[in-house]
Amino acid sequence: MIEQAQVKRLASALGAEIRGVDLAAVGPEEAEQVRAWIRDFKVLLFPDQSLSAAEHVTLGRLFGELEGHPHLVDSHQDLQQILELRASRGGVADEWHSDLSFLPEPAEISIMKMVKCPDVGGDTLWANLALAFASLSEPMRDLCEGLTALHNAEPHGRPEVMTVHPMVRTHPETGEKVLFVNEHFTRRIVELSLAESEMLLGYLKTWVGDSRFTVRYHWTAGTVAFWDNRCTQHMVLSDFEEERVIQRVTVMGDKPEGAEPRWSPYLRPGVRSDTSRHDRLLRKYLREQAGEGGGQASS
Ligand SMILES: O=C(O)CCC(=O)C(=O)O
Ligand SMILES: [Fe+2]
Repeated sequence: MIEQAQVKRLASALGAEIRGVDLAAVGPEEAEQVRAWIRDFKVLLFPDQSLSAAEHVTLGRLFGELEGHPHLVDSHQDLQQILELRASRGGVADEWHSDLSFLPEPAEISIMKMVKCPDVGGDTLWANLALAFASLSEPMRDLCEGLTALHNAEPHGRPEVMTVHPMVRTHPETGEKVLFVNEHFTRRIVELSLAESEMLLGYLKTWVGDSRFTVRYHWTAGTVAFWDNRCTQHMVLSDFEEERVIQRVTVMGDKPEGAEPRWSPYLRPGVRSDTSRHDRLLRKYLREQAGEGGGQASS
């Protein structure tokens, strides 16, 4: 089956469209080939599939442990591992993100089926975060490698669900260094003041979306996408008015590995003042880490 596959690259940054493979018939051996394509292209699109919900879950399990979604409750009625997102006027996933980056062990691979899509609009964009990192200047790469960032699930109404990751992670399979901050879930660079963090995060969030790091895909119903959340971000364009329905299974991953932070967390020194509010979220996170009532963040 895999021998008949036709692989067509979609952009120089990332992405390939693959025809001639029936995903419903993929077993462990073919899954290894799919993994190799994911390493090469980061995002794969398989048009004209007819994958049932049960086959979708079976396919996902070949790649690892699955998670539906920790907060969004509109999972597919029968299969808890399937997250379903419906929209008719844009507004879903329309900010750059890596899936579930607010978890200590975020998503590894997302496998998404386009169930219903508009004729025009609703394209998805992905960005290559290894290329985005490699294209920064050396001093900027050096600075980012010494920093960590706080991510939380505020977009899902759960700001208290938070974690800290290195800003630059090393991809466990390819060894590539990857810029791991995103518009949707990253709140604050831990070692910088809030104002400095907003300046740098603001810059980097725009940077990753630079067209030369991206691919844009126009959907047809039945297409199945695989993407590696460890080295890509994605967003949906909110420019459609017809119904758009996707179903996703999510293969869970490892704790992101990167360099140790070179500086301590930034918390305003001295007595509490009005300006202390800028550090409230970070203080809360550090206090939780240190254990209630003690440790570095108790002031
Ligand atoms: O609908 C899409 O194209 C992507 C939605 C999304 O962000 C996701 O399923 O992770
Ligand atoms: Fe997503």
